[in-house]
Amino acid sequence: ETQLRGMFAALITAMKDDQSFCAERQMQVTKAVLNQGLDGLYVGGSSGESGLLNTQELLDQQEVVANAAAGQGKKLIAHVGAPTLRDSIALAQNAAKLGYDGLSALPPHAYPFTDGEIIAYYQALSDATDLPMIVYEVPVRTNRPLPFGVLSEILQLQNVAGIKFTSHDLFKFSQLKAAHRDKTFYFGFDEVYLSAGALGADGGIGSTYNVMGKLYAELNVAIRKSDLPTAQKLQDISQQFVTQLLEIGVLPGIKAIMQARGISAGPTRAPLCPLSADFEKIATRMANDPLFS
Ligand code: NAY
Repeated sequence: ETQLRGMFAALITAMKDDQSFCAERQMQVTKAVLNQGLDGLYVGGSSGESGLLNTQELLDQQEVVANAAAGQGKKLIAHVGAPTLRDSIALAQNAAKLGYDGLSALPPHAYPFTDGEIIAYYQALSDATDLPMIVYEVPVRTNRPLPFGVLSEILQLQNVAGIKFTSHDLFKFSQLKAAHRDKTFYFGFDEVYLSAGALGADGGIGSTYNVMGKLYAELNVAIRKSDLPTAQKLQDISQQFVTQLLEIGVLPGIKAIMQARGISAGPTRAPLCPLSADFEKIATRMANDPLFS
């Protein structure tokens, strides 16, 4: 399953000034993000504040993004993880109808589910459409790394095509890759993408790709060409960017940087907090820093 490889922005969600979903701004944001030369978009994930959106908003967003991306040869992966299997299936079926290329889902984590419940969730969800499913390992979100055996079992389910691995446990990444050579492996920590690339990652999915997409596209090319000096130089710039971004807050920071570059993504939704005036200044400086252009 190699058709979905490459670099995908974990698309941010555009809001009106009152924090409601804004279809018009989402159109502009989507086009701007795609203009940077990435392979596609990961829609409705953590970076898209999906944990703070209701199902109807996520369904609407899938449609807006599909329209904004139409005819550009880009791949679209819909993140359809929701607190309930019912809503996840509704999102998955809507994405299939809209022509999305793949699905992905956080493991259910609203309760301390058993491993069996998590596996059954992925089974039912990946059976609900014919689209390839990308499992999501992200202990910083779920507070629970899934054991190798559980991830292995999920990777063998019908329609499960790969994994988005967002953990610093690169030994586990390699062991999974060795055990599932036909699957697609994405890596989800932008600031150390090179390390996973060196171990054979097929692509990356990240939040900072929204505003640094050109850099990550180039980083992936350098890795494919085994051009280590270029890859190290680009990863170093990405690390300088992420260091500053973590200081001001990833999602509010990305939105403020976009705003400073003339693209209105609006505010983040509460309980995420808006940036202080001091942090706004840092975001503006980052937006205009030639190193990060
Ligand atoms: C998603 O689900 O939207 C993502 O792909 C998130 C990817 C991000 N990981 C997390 C845990 O937020 O881009 C990364 C991350 O923001 C970046 O590496 C900075 O640490």
